[in-house]
Amino acid sequence: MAKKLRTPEEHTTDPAAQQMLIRADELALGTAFSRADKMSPCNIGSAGMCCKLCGMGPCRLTKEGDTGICGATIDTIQARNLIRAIAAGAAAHSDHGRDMAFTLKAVANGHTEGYQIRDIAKLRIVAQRSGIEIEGRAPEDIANDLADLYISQFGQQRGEVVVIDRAPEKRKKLWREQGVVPRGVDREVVEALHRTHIGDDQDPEHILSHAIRTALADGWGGSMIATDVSDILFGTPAPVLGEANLGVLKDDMVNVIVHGHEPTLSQMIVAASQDPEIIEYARKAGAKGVNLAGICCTANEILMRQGVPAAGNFLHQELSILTGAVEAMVVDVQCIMQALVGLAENFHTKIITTSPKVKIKGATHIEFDERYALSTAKRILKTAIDNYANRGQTKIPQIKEKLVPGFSHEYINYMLGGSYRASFRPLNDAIRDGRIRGVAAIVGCNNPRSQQDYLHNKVAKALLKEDVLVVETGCGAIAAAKLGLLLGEAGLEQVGPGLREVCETIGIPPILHMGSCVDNTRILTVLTQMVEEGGLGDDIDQVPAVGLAPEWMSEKALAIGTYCVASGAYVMFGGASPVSGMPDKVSDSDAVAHFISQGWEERYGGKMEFIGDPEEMIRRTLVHIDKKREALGLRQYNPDNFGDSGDTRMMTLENLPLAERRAALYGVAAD
Ligand code: NFS
Repeated sequence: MAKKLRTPEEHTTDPAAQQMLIRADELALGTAFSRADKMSPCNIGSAGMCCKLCGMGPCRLTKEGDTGICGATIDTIQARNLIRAIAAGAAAHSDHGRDMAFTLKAVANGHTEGYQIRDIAKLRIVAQRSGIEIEGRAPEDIANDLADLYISQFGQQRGEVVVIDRAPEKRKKLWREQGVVPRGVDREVVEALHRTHIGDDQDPEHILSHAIRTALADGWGGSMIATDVSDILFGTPAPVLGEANLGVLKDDMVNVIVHGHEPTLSQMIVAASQDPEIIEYARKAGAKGVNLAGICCTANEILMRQGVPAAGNFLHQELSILTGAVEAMVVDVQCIMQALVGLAENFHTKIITTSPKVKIKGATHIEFDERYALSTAKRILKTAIDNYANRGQTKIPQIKEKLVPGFSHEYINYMLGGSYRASFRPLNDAIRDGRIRGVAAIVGCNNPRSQQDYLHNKVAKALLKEDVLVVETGCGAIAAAKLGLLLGEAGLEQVGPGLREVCETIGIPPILHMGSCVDNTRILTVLTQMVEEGGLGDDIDQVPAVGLAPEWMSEKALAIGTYCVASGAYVMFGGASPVSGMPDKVSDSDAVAHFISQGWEERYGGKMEFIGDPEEMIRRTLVHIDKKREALGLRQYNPDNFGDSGDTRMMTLENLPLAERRAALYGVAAD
């Protein structure tokens, strides 16, 4: 039977993406969307029932009682597959953190071109917290010591990684009791690989306990280091106006897309694009200048700090090339599709790889070296400008939305209380009163197996209506941005009455964009600070909060989910489960799924589940939030208690005569 191919409307909810998919069809070009239609996922592998760890297999376990040739059971195989994915995700994030730490070291010692320490206050706070002397010392000296300390965390063999110290006291005690505090970032990743080699760890619960340790080495290790250093070098984000979607590309400018993850290169390209020499070079080529736009987490890094527009999320990488208007796509690491090179051959677009770790056959490689960062960035931009003359017919969808990203935890703290009273008290109080029912973090990727952005936005919109404050990162945040939910008061009519009052009073969007995927550590920090503020229990697992990755696809997402569970959060993934096991569940083939849910909840207060149905995801989120509210003895959530203050009230009062308005506002009798 011929496979059913989905229509552009079935592939994506984004109208700009639909236009590009129609263009792909007209040009007979494939994309991840069409390839996903043609390639059915292997139902043995996708359920975690295939073991290919040694040369005796691959072994496929399809029936009750099947084992691999070595005797491995399905739960051992599933646990091994899961920890390997978590280790790969933790390695990717943490290697990014390592490179950031090396850049900090090089900047501190004057070995780079074009970088400087932008957030000296954060440098001092973070260094002091890590036991580094700061009084009377130059920022470069402090940065040098902090870089050394951070670099040492990756290869540390014994003890505890230093950033663990920031977790709530009770949580640290629990991790120590469970023996899961990471000793060193690399050590836990290596041990995960060792334990899963043929003939090693074969107790699924024991394997998964190390999965927790490995993921903690990411969230409370490598990723947290990445966020710290990015803020120190490039500035801690604060709200800024930006734009998102393919309509940010410009017909009369040289369009350069930066795609990938590390801000080191993209920040320098932003700087170079504003250099008079480059602007003049572009003008000579007949363009008005260079127009930069981001894809994936690189987009989030430069959007949060400089307001550089985001061309889109993960599934927009091919679609941006289909506009025919991109002179160069500059990539570094992670989430870069190999298909870009073949697709770009149909246009004039140059794919430029820059990382010593990532080359793609057929792409142009201009290796990035921080010692010559600005010169390399200029060279890359000149290559793009030279390519402008080769541009053919273009079709840029005239669709984009404005947004206000930049909600670092430092800014959230500040916005709630101002410079003198910066505090999480107002947020905690709003949750205690029931104005805010709870908090949901919606994060993670796009996945062409589901309709692009649909699950992200369906879940987000439903939770906002229920007065759940939503924070987002990664490609999920860009999905919300494209829908216009990240702009000031826009979209507030879709928000529950209590949450709306809070948004209006503080002047924030109903969804807070907190950054890239490594910046999920900002969410850990916010949760910790909420706990430390008091009134919401004494550990993260007591906060009425849930983590959701409705369209996940990458191993990094699994690492993030696991460190959030270890930190006490209920985490739900959408789409298929990598540990679903036998379809009829006749045996204990769902033992692993059961263990990462109930088993982890008993140990850590957080649990991980894979829920295909978004309605069920929403229902479970609300049940969990209400359960946590009840356990804290908080007032029962009731939306009818709110909605009569803030802007809504002011607008109602506006039309009343002055005396009546005064009476309503101040209780002064109308005369
Ligand atoms: Ni996250 Fe960033 Fe997007 Fe998924 Fe990829 S960009 S690190 S992995 S696809 S959210």
